[in-house]
Parts: sequence; C-alpha cells; structure tokens
Amino acid sequence: MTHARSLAAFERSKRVIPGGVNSPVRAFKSVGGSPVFIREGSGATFTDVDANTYIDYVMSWGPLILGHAHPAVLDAVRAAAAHGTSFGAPTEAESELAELVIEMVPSVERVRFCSSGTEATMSALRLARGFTGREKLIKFAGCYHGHGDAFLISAGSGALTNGVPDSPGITAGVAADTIVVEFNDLAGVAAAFAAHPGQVAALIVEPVVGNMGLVLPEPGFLAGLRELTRADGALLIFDEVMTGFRVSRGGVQGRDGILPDLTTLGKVIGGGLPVGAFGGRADIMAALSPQGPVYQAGTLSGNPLAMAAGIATLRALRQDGVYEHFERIGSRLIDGFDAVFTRHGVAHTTARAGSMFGFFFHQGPVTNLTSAKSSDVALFGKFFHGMLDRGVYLAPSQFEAGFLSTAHSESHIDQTIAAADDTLAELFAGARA
Ligand code: HOZ
Repeated sequence: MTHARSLAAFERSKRVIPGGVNSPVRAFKSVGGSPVFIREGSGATFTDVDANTYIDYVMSWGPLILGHAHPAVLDAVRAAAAHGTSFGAPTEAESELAELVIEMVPSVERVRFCSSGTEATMSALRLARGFTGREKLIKFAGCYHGHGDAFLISAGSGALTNGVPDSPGITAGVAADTIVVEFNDLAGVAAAFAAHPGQVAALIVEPVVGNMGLVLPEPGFLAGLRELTRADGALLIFDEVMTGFRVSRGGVQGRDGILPDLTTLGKVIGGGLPVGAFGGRADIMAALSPQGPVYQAGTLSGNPLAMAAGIATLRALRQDGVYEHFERIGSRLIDGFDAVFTRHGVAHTTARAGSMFGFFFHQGPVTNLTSAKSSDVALFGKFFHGMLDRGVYLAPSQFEAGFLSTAHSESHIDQTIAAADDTLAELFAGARA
C-alpha cells in the first residue's frame, strides 16, 4: 500500500493550515505517522488519494449512519440545492426536521437548529444559565462537549488525545465556574451539589460516553443524575450529539427512559452536512430569543441543504429493521474483536451501544477517565496502523468511539476481524519467535 500522494498532500496542507488539519484528531498525532487524505466514499468504504480503499469505522465521526454518499441523502441535497443554497429566512424544511426530531427524541418538545454540536452545547449552557439565573456547570472528566470555553476543562476527544484537556486560552473565571467529577461517580456529583447549593445551572453529560473511547454508564448512574439535578433545581443536559439516533432510534433517553431537561444533538441529524440542535422542555426553550430573552442566532442555522440531508436521514432511520441490523453486525464485530484479542493474549475490554462500539487495551473494567487512561496506547497505535495497512480505517485515537452504518455488512465485519487477527499475529510474531 503506497501513501505517496497522502504524504505530499499533508506536506502541502501543513504549509497553510495549522498542523495540516481542520480538526486536531485527524492528524494521527497519537498513533504516529501521517494521515491519509480521502478522495471519495461509497457505502461502508472510502478511498484515499493513492487509490487505497478502506472499510470505514469513523463515518465522519458519527454523522454517516446510512454510509457514504447514500442515494436518498444525495437526491435530497441535490433537489434542495437546485432551489438555492441559503436564504437567511425561514423555510418549511426546518419545521419538517423539527417535527421528526420531536417525534423521535422523547424529551424534546421544542428544538432550535444551529450548525454544529459545539454551537448546540454552548447555546444549551447559556439557555440553562439564563433560565435558572445560576452560573455553575457540572461536567465529567473525559466527556467532550465541543470546544466552547466552559467545556474545555478535563475534556475528552482530541483535547485528551493531544494532551491538552485544559486548553490555554480559557479564563480563570470560566474554569472556576466548571466543576469536574469522574464519570459514574454519583457520590462525587452529590458532593459537588452540596458544595455549591443553589448555584449550579446545569449538569451536562454524554449519557454513553463516546469521547474517551466508549464508556457505558453503570446501572443507576443516569437515574441518579436525574434525581440529584431535580432535587437541586439544576437542569440536566444530555449531550446526545454522538449517541442521538445511534444508541437507539431515540438516543440513550429513548433506550433507558430517563428524560433530561435539555438535549444537544448534531452529527446524524445533518446526515453528513453541518447541523447541530438543542431542544427540550417547552417552558425552558421559551426563554430563547425571540420568544424570550436568551440570545442565540446563526446565519446558516436551518440551512436548506443541511435540513434536506437531515430529513432524508431521519426518515430512513424510521424504517423497520435498521436498529436490528445494528444489533446484529455490532455484536458480530465486538464478539469477533473479543475472540481475536483473547486468542492473542491481549488484555482488553470491549463495549457497544447500538451502532457505536469501542475497545481498550486494558483488562477493564473501564468506567471513567482514570481507567480509560490506563489503556496501552502504544499497542493501540501499532494495532491502528496494522489495520490501516489491511484496509480497515479505525479512529486514529484510543480515546474515540467507532461507528457503524446501515451500509456495513457481515462481510465487512468478517474482513475486519480477519485483519485484526492478521495484525496481531504480525505484531507478536517477533515476541514469540
Ligand atoms: N471531535 C470529533 C471526535 N470526537 C472529531 C471531529 C473531526 O476531527 O472531524
């Protein structure tokens, strides 16, 4: 497999774009080597500029739940584009997508669209502060809620991958308003509320964490958060930017029946175009401008192309059999990884939630950031490159989740497991000789 054109493309981009990429985790910094530059995608695979084709388990970091270049999404975008790409005035498509979101996500009574998950979480936090008249925020170490200042304290995803979970440029005042607790630590949350009575505007959580690898909530954790926030009068925000429409048709809340006050969404609702959204209880959402005083706006919010892609995607997800497909191929993949890692004597733990999956090179359990960080990241880097060489594109970081699509088939899964077996055989050949 040659990467000559990707290497040249990276040299060129580094001359004009900081680090050569427009989002840090794409740069392969934690796994070493140089990123592959993509030419095109189709279904479950994409092809790089050197004509190497890979089974893709990143799926643009989650949005492409129907796979690359899905015909229904492309048709919808083409049809919308033919009528104009942006108006800065309302369109009926915005109400149609809002109706779909409200139908599918149990706690959402009203929804506002923006252009990214980062905008969604920043806006939800401002709304929570405006609604409650309080200032503090509780978040969890290793959870990532986009790159708004308040959230870049002990953050996951690229911030964790690149070793800057507390970014320079965040003021001491912002940091002082963010209280950080370990994921799955209900006693820690109770202590945080006790230390700041009546001061916490919101607690934000990825109800299934996808940004420190895939980490699941322990039984009772989310219900406990619901009780503690309600008792204090703080709002509970589920950041379902990653998990929305993926863990189940209605996200984590649709699966577990625990309803937050506000929900942030992104990724899947844009079907591969830039969309974010935040929604929730009608009385809270009524505080948003122009209905209420809390300001939030965007020139490209509700963009007609993005709405069209989102509508086509959510409509496809309402069809029968979609989530059964994810259960079937998801368990085949995770069971396959489990068997191969065990066969090669690799300490590991695996996790899956709907169409999201993950594994750590650590015997587990992995329940929070501290245990996630015990994983063997050096081994992960070698495994990542072995898989890449065999045509399988995993997230280039131990601290990210993997994503499946409706285009992934049992044959893709079986090729992936065979590649994992082959990779580990090669990695350990020297050690056993
Ligand atoms: N923050 C995204 C993963 N958790 C990465 C976005 C990107 O690099 O495209």
